Amino acid sequence: MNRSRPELPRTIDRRKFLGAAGALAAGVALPGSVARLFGAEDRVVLPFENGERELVAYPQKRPLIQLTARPPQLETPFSVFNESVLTPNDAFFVRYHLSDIPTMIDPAAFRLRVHGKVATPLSLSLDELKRLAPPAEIVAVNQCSGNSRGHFTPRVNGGQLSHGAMGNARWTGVPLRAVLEKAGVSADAKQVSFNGLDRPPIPATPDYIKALDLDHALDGEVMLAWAMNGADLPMLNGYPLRLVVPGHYGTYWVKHLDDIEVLDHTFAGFWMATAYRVASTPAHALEPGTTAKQTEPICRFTVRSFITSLAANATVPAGRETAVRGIAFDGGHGIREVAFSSDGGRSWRAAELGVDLGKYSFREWRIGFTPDKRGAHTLMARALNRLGESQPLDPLWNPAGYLRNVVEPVKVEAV
Ligand SMILES: Nc1nc2c(c(=O)[nH]1)N[C@H]1C(S)=C(S)[C@@H](COP(=O)(O)O)O[C@H]1N2
Ligand SMILES: [Mo]
Repeated sequence: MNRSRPELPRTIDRRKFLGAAGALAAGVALPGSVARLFGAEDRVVLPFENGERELVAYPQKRPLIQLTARPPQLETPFSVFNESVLTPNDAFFVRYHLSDIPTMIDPAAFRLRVHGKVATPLSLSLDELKRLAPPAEIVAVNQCSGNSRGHFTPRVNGGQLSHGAMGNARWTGVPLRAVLEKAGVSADAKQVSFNGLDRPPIPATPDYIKALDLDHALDGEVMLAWAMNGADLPMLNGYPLRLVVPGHYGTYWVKHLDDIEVLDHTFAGFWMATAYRVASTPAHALEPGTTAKQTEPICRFTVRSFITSLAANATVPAGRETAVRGIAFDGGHGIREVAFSSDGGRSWRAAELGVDLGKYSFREWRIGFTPDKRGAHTLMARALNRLGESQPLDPLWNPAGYLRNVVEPVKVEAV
């Protein structure tokens, strides 16, 4: 990657760039952030067809892989996952659906409404929310359902992402249960819906609203978070408040959350009833080219693992040990083991697991690898969770490009 920093963006439309990113900067009002807009411009090529992307620095963010500008959709460069087990806030990916996103939020005027099937509707300021219960903390991965979608064969529609639509953070907030208990949930309540401050550009576009079953909403782990990694949420990650749904795909992690409604029925909005659904088949997989007869809302993460310390085509010394590192995670049962292969999957050895930050976190792993001869070696990692679930060696397919968790080989060259 070329890290030179030209004065002005070279290859993107400067007016468009400043229109989108510049307007955001005005709202976030971060000293220094605007200057960074002029310094960062670069390109990366993701490892699939039409994988060329711009690296663009938005307010509060370092240069990230831009998938779309309106709304901003930013992917984390994969090398970031080798920096630390917690993904830095300025490198955390960004996903939006609606182009009318908030760019200026006054924390003093912000209110969270809780209404619907409750005894006492609430309108809480941020200070009231922070005083409502002792702060809770959880380390949890947020991953987009479509993370790695660009690697599907046959190709599928949707944002062509590589593996950077995920991140791991320490979230601070208040359990959703505490808020719902304060409001007093009615006996006939069935689901809870969540809406944020972003709006559809035209009335025909459905507002981004998600829902959880009541028992999930009351599990004590689902959280209303105002901080990640010890700092306020970045604007693009949902300032001032977002839902954190540990172990579950990012689609449920509603950003800029200001409206919670308790319902006596199953929420039927577009983003639950039509979008973000998976086939009710084993592993939610389908034969390429077919569609599902029956579907259900997407749910927990599949088991995944990645080699982070070596990129494709890296060179390693033959006959000498190279320390290989990576990460693994699952939908919240916890990683039991990571197996490593340096011969394309013929033989496997157990890697050493790193510090345990909880069952929803990335789990680091490491192992030594000594190539016995010069030439190409295919490295693989394969995780097993505490339920005994693992990763397939051959990819599964579904038409939305969700849930990818095939073992991802990394070819390196011993010299
Ligand atoms: N308000 C709002 N919240 C949202 C979305 C959105 O479009 N609007 N997208 C969701 C999806 S699909 C994902 S993957 C996560 C991404 O979180 P991030 O942008 O903080 O990385 O946000 C979720 N929350
Ligand atoms: Mo997503």
